Order: sequence, then C-alpha cells, then structure tokens
Amino acid sequence: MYERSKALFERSQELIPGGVNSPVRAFRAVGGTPVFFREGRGARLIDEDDREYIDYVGSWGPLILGHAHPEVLAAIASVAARGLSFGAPTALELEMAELLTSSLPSMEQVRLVSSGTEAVMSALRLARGFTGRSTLVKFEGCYHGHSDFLLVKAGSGALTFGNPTSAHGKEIAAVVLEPVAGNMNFVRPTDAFIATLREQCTRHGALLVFDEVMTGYRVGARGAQGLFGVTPDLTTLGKVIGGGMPVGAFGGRRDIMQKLAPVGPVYQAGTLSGNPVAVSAGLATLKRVLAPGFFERLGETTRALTDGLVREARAAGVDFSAASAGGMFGIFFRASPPASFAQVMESDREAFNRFFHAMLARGVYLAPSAFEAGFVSSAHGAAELDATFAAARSAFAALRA
Ligand code: KE4
Repeated sequence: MYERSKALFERSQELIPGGVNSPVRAFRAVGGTPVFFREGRGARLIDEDDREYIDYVGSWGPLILGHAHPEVLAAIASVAARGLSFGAPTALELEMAELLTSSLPSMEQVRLVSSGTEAVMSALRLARGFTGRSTLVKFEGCYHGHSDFLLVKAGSGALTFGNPTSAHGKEIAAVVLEPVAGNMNFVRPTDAFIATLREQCTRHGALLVFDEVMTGYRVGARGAQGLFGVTPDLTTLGKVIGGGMPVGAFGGRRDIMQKLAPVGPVYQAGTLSGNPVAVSAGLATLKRVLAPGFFERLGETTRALTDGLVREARAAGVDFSAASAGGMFGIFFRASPPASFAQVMESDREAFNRFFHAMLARGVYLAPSAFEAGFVSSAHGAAELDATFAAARSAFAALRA
C-alpha cells in the first residue's frame, strides 16, 4: 500500500521542505507517509495508488460541497474562459461583497484577499491602525495563520480559551479568537465566555476580532457569530468562501474599514485579491450553502457521524467522545468532549494516531492530527456513513486487541 505515495514523498522531500507545502500534511503528528492524492469526487478521494477514501478533511474545510462539484467547476470554466485576472475591479467582486455583507451580522464593509492568513494579518494591522494601540491578544490553542504578531501580551500569561478572561487593559488594540476552536481539535466555548469578551472589549475600547476562517459558512449560514448572537468588530474569512480556490476576506464596522487605503492610512493590497476565477468558485459554493435547508441537512449528517462513532467506540469499550457544530466536528480519545486546551491535551494522542492509521487502511481519511477538526460535506450520505461505521467498528476492535 501507498507505494507511489512513498516514492513521491521521497522525491518531494528533496525539493520541498518536509516534502509538503503546508506542515500538517506531512503526517508528522500521526507518523507514517503522507498519502498523495490525484483526484477528488464528491465525498471521496483517490490516491496515487488508486485507493479510494471517504474524505473527512475536505482540504481543511473549503470543500463543503464535496470535490469537483459540477456547479463550481462550471462557474470556474465559464469565468476562466474570459480571462483569469485583470488587477481591476470586476462585477463578481461586488457580488461577493453583497453576499458576505448581507449574510454576516458584523460585515458592513469587506475586503477580499487570497488566504486566511492574509485576512487575519490585514485585520489585525487595521485594528492597530484604527485604535492607535499595538497590543494584540490571542488564546492558547487557537491558530490564526502564520503571520507575525504578538502572540500573547508579555506578562499577561497565556489566556485560556473558554474561561472568563482577563483580556482587558487600555493598551489592547484587539482580542482575536476562533469563536469555535478548530485548531485544537474542536472546542466550543460557552455563551458566557463569548459574551464576556464582547462586553470587556467594548468597555476598554479594544476591537473584538472573530477569526471565522474555519467557522464561516461552516457552522451555519451566519457563522459562529450567528450561533452566539454576538457581533464582533471585525471578522476574518477563508476556506469555504473560495470553495477550494484561494479566497480570504476581512470585514466589519464601516468606520473601521474606512481606515483602509485608498480611503484611509492603513495600506493593504494584493495582486490577485478578488480575482474573478477564485471568486466565481466561492460564489457558486456559497449560493448552495446559503440555500434553505443546507445547514439543517449538513448538521444532521455530521451529528449522525459523531453519534455513530461514539456508538461503535462504546460497543468496543473504548474511551471516546465527539462534538460538532454544523459541518465541523471533533473526535477525542477521552470520556467527554474537552472544554479547554488543557482538556484537549489530556486526550490519548497515541490512541488517536493508531485509530487514524487503522481508519486510513480501511479507506477513511481523517485529519492527520489529534489537534485538528474534521469536516463533512453535503456530498456525504448514508453510504459514506455506513462505510465509516463499519471501518470504525473494525478499527476500534483493533485498538482493543
Ligand atoms: P490559510 O492561510 O491556511 O488559508 O488560513 C489560516 C487560518 C486562519 N485562521 C484559522 C481559524 C484557520 O483554521 C486557518 C488555517 N487552518 C489550517 C487547518 N488547521 C489550514 C491547514 C494548513 O495549515 O495546511
């Protein structure tokens, strides 16, 4: 198994650091050789050795309609036939801006970029420019892309995600968080935690930034801000809004966004920002995602998946729990879903890694890390769930052997 992946990986490591263009793909967290894929179709991936897998990664979130969705491919083909990028405004960017600002409570204005990292980096620079302050605060276990910024204000210690926080102080420009944390596996904070953050930021003049790169149009039609009924000052987006093509976005209060060039002094730019081909993939995706009933069905499928995995684990006597919101989920080798980063760290990572490889060998592709969320698409149906449960039954039994 994996013969071609092994050969390709051998060669790739000569030319690309770690053989990958993004570290998590290298399987270092779970061990073994990363699988090289050559094709995706709906809920399934086919690797270079012609083996098929049910895909619960979905390129880390973007592929919410499944791979190679005909409407997305048609949109890309028709727009690309008229040219790929002009470096000038297009009607498609306006259509995307209208869709984002009409569906997300916080978005009065929005700017498109080409990745989630770029969206967060730009939003935090804008927050500093708007407030005239420099300190930025984040929470342990949350990931916001790889841009440089102060991780946690020196001396304040790591802020603990999920607990009422001491994120106050006149010098703070912004507090940024994943409103449902998907980069420490899956941790949904309490409503009180989110409400406290909102109240404290307002009181101290700091901006509240929801990094919804992962949760935006993934946990619901109005993102995590719709789940909690809390409106941040700025929101960042990525993944789903590009439908598999490179699109990010940041937006929020008009008075803040007006500080951006060419209107205001905070410079931000991008050659391919809002390019028609990527935007057309995002629009085709979002039109489906925002159709009535989409998230009801997606949520049902995701809950059926996690309920079934818990059922199979219990039957095998394995300590296991799961949690989900909309089309994203977490699985944990611990008795109950974690409510904090510390509790995530208490999970049995070794058991996860063995389960990961047992499922991979049985044709189910989970996120190759115990610290990543999983994703379900609208292409996942009963056939995929039944095959997943059969694989899990055998994999849990193998864990107990
Ligand atoms: P990108 O630059 O990878 O498009 O987005 C960065 C980012 C920002 N904010 C959140 C909440 C994110 O989850 C991400 C990226 N997520 C990772 C998966 N945990 C992308 C996968 C990867 O790094 O290869």
